[in-house]
Amino acid sequence: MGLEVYLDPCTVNSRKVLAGLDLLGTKYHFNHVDYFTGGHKAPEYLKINPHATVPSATDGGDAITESNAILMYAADRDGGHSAYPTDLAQRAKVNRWLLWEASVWFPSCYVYLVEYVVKPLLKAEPDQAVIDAQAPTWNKGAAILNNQLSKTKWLCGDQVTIADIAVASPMHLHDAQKLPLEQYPHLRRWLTEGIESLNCWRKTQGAVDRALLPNNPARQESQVRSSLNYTRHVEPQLTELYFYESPDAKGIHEPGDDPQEVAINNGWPQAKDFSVDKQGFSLGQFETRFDKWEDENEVRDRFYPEVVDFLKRELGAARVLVFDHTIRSKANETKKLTQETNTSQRAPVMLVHCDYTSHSGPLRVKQLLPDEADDLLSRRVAFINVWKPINNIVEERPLAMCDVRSTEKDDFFKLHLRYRDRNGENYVLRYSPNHKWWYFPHMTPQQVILLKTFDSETDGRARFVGHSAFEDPTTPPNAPMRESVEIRTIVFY
Ligand SMILES: N[C@@H](CCC(=O)N[C@@H](CS)C(=O)NCC(=O)O)C(=O)O
Repeated sequence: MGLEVYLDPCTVNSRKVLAGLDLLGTKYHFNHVDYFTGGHKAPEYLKINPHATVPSATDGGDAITESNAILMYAADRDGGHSAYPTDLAQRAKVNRWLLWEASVWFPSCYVYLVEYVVKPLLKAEPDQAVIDAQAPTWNKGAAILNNQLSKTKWLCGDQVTIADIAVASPMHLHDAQKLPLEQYPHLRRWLTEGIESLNCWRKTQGAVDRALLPNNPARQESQVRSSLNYTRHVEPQLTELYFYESPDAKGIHEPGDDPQEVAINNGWPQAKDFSVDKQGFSLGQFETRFDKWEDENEVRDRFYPEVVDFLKRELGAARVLVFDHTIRSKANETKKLTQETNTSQRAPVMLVHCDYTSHSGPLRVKQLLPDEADDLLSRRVAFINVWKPINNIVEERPLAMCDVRSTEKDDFFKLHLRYRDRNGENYVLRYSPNHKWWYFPHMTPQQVILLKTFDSETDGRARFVGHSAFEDPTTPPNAPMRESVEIRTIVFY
């Protein structure tokens, strides 16, 4: 039995648990309880938590229904973490802040959250009298925190603890909450320079901002402008890429030599309208418990079957073959393309391309399923890439897709891929001002993009979708690096 958490990532105490568990390195399974539609009051949820509050957690036994108790439990269960010290005096300090936060600080900060964030969201006016009545309590607490933080880096000393996460959480939208932090410089320094640069905090901020600050321009850009790497068509010279060191690579024409600034549209407002057959891509919901991304065999044995089931359901396919996957993160950026080991770990591809051509699609079917290929290719076959964030919300180098209906056949031309043991080919695209680009900012690991990279059907439906990772100009400077998995599949009808 593992830890199950039930929460809505945008609420104060839920976000506290997500950030705290991340700080502790605790693995858990996430269950979304939609706070805004009253999921926390639904009969099913009340069986877990009769208080009708989020968060709660279970680990085989009775539910733990207090956010701070969940963090204490997780720390003790896994043991020995400096974020919840076992030394009696240190632990007393942490416990003191945890209890104070739940009983005094959360209720006080919550008043500012309701008046200045929730009410405007519901098109209601903040009530100044309510704020004025709360101000003495809030200022008293802020002064105590400020005094402590004038003496120590974190609330309990030199080490960040779950007390820091707990006490910061009710202030998690401090600007929008209009908390008067300028009067408390040490508290402000701790929050904006300490807490807000913690990875566990940054990872969990996006969900809060999106749900509670929908009018924040940084979150609501209807489009961004960025440079995409197109390729010049330099016929009769071929365009080539070598994946091993070779003297033949001298003087070749490599792809990506034509960077062009384009508008990339936010696809969220019409996310349900996209389809792999029309635009060439679609957005779906795909939750998984799988988290062993670094282990190739585990990915193959345990995650591939989930992808097969998902695609059969989504696309009504008779059969799905998952044949390859790539884990992408910027951490692999320095890895040379010609490095021939561990090829399932790569940096995001900053090149407008499509993974198959009308020739390489059927050829790949023959290579992978030689005995059945003729029969399978007599019916419809499509290649679908399943692209999914892992670990974090995607805040940098998201994926952009070009609506197939804005492309012409001639925009695509071959990129010859040179491997030591074989040649392959895919398409790169030459620039056209007609191209219409889309992306889904801040995708979560529960979401997925399906990309059509080949379709044997030539009846006008989308066959090849151009796509590329790109630098999003709205990415915050310290955003966690993008981590995603891309699974290549063949779908048989
Ligand atoms: N002390 C509880 C408080 C939990 C709590 O109040 N959660 C809020 C969301 S932050 C909630 O679910 N409120 C119920 C409601 O608004 O109906 C904890 O720390 O878990």
